[in-house]
Amino acid sequence: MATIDAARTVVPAPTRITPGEGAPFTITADTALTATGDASGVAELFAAVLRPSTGFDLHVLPTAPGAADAGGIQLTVDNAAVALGDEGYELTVSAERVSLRARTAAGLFYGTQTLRQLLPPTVDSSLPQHRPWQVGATHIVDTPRYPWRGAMLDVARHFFPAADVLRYIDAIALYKMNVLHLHLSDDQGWRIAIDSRPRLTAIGGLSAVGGGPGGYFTKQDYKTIVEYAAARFITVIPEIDMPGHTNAALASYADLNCDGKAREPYTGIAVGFSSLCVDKEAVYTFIDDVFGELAAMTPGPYLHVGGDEVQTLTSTQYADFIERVQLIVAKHGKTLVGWEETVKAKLAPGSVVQYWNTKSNYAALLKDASAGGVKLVLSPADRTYLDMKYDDDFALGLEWAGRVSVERAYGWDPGAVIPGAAAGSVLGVEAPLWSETLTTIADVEAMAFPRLPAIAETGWSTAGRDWELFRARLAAQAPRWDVMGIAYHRAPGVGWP
Ligand code: IFG
Repeated sequence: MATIDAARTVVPAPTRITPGEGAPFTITADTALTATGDASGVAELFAAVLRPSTGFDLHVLPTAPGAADAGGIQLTVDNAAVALGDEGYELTVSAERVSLRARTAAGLFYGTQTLRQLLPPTVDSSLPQHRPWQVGATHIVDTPRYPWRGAMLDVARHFFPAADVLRYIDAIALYKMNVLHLHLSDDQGWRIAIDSRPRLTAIGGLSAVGGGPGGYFTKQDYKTIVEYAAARFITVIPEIDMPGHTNAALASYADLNCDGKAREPYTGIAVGFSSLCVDKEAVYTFIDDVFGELAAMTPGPYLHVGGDEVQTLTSTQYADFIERVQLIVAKHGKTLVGWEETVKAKLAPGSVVQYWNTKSNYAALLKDASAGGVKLVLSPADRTYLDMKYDDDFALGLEWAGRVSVERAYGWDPGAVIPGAAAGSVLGVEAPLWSETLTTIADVEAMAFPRLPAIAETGWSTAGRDWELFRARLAAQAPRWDVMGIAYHRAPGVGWP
């Protein structure tokens, strides 16, 4: 029985693979899965993948002292493994044992994602498969290039319930992504309950693009999402877009409008027409209320303030607004993230600016800001906007940034996007998925797969993109998506099995 060749399968590409000579490791009903301390949670998640498909009653056992030369699958968090950094791992597979080591639980989790890809794709099935479960002998040492490897989901244009978001978390975790940016508010909808501002969901939550019913996350929904993500080492970053993209809030509270009149709900897809009334103190009280409650339920260090596509303010009004919002974010103990336009304000070092509009010319401004300590996350729309059509024939999606084929999503180097950016200023990459034209999780998956794994590789793997090798590894992922029921698009040019 041939085993899987890591070099021709694993996405993202690991840093170093040394094929082993010996016989493969075989998982049987008697295989011991051992882990202790921080490793136990990761081992449980891995066992939860193996139990349904293997039918083995695998349970996590504590690592016995001196067990290193015992058999079985051993997961170890070893604080002395400093060379593996915050998210790296070392995987050694022989006939006797599978040994997975990392300095952190996150690194161990990423190692189990690789181990999963070295098992037959049906290991991800929820139905028992009666077959041998072998992993070829190998030695892999793997560390990520960037610490920020994100996906953004727009739940404002169309609402996606918590169950859909958990499913998306499962999908992005497969490819070692560690940030989920939730775009929670926009002109067409407000999607997170704020106790002190009930009309935001009572009114703002009930609209959507095309006039659908909308919807919103209760605080319990949000807690469920944040905890599910954290267990998979994914940080949730909530975005409340402002001062623009705010019609849903402007329809919910009249005093946020300069004329004191509440706006009508908006169900179209134009952008740039709305703005909070930046001259009114009531607006900053509102922002303080919203960010206070959002920060309290967000364990991650970031709040995303949006800041994109404002067409109704002067540059001075806009910069003054962002600088005041920055103070509110800091007051609630969080660090500001904003779209590229926020770089026009004076941002504190450590703030994060997200590059996106490949039709604008912010690259030079971002370069300058990076010299002052501002950090960069790269979402070049013509590479990472998963809401762009794959090609002319593809029904879903928009096209303002051009067509984004799988090859375009793959063939770029984040290190070359902002020429002259300060060393260490690029935190990583993020793949936004805007939902103007998407209404179901199947639509979301068709846009995200297979392009999201390509972007995950640009964030995890070292530079150097070989499309021919990648497309073969990407095609090898498809059987896995089939058993997981991920509604991927069999995009041309990949060579699907
Ligand atoms: N730009 C807008 C989004 C969305 C997008 C669709 C940003 C930061 C176009 N802002 O991207 O709200 O409409 O591709």
